[in-house]
Amino acid sequence: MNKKVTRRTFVKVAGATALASTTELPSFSSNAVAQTGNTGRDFPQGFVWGTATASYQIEGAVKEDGRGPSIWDTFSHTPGKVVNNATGDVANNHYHLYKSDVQLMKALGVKAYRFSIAWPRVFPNGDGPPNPKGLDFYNRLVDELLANGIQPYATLYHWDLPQSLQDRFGGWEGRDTANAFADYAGYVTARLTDRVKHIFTINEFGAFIEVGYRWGIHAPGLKLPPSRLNQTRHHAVLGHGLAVQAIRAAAKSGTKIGLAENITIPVPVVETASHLAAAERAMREMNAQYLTVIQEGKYTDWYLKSAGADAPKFTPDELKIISSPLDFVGINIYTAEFVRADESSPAGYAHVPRPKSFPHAPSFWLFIVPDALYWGSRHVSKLWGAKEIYITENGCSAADEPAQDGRVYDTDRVQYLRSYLTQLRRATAEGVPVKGYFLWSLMDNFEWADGYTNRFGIHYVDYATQKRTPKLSADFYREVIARNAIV
Ligand code: PNW
Repeated sequence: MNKKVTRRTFVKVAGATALASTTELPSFSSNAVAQTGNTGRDFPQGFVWGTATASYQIEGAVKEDGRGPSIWDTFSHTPGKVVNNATGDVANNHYHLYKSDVQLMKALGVKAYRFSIAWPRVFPNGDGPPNPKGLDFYNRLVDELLANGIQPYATLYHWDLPQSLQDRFGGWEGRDTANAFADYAGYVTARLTDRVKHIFTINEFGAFIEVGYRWGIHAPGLKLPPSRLNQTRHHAVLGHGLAVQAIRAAAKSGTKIGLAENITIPVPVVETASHLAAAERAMREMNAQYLTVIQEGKYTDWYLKSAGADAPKFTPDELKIISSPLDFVGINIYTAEFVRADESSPAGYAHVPRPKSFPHAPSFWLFIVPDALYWGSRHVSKLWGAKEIYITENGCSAADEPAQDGRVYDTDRVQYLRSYLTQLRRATAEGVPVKGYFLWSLMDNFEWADGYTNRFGIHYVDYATQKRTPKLSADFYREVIARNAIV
């Protein structure tokens, strides 16, 4: 599938296709373009501007009020796993500073905040007796947000799996973890959805499984062989589906359910009809184990065929559970891949290799592709008919350093955000139903295996004093929100 292309054959192929393609490329909905124009800066009325964080990355207080250990406590305390052996023991001390952190959001003018709930605070062992003091923290946080006019959007799983589930069931490798997740999801839903109207099941299958169970770079630090890896992927999407059902059963009316997936996004290398068709085929295949099976209720033929004897074991009933209907689709978008038409490949597309000079942020994987926001949301809407889409994360790392005056002039981040938002604006102008955008992140935080070295925040955090300082990007975002437009 990954056929090697030399620069010369590529140029030839791309050029030939471009010349041959006399069909005009259809925009997502040409009608909408005609009505709204595509050059403006405004976002649709009521667009939800927000920021996002995750529990282990900011909370600290890992031993307080009965919280059990998570796989990230274990992993970060294993020497050599995280840059500078950093841990989330204290992180941003948000567990104690949440009130002032809500004030940071208020000053930005955000309408919504996406945070995650630490499963081991609520169920210290993952299952068994709950710890009411754990959930109390989120009750306090939610009340504080609402009192300040900010809508809470809660993620149930952002990677801090209770260690006990890892020890007893092999984490997501075991089906029992999927069942425990559903029970936890129902428990939280019953207690929060009087106030929390948007619930996300799982954050980024495509990251925590691949990085944690395949490459061993994130917790639990495993390098599973293909058959076990595929079964782990299957149990994770199954856990999502079981949780959707449990949430549906326990939720107060008006609750909307979705997920937050970092889809792999194929961008057509040149905007011609044939490359676009290739990109749409690629979208289904590149996300076959996660969002595709969740949306379509089946694994693609190509995935099952390529996996062969290593394919996951599953039942028709499980596929039904996995594809339980969602109210919205959340997508985390940072980067993208380029694909081209390739009739000689059975998959009907080919990857375009990335040149060594392709620009990226300090995070090695964060190649800068603003079009990702356009193509990512357009593919999700076009292929699966999603009626409500949220960009649940977008942002970048930067080498932020306070200047002499104490301020952080992160012009690179501002440039990143402006160019990405311009592509998001293109999507909304063409009628792609993107309802909101959550900037990652409200503030610098524990960036997993990179520890505190890669900063993603629009507030600078001095970890010695826990002082938060708005960066230039915070000023930029405040303006965007105030005008509901790109500035
Ligand atoms: C996301 N990739 O992780 C996570 O949801 C956040 O917790 C994290 O802090 C943020 O993005 C920045 O890294 C990703 O390799 C990790 O493409 C890796 C990738 C994408 C997202």
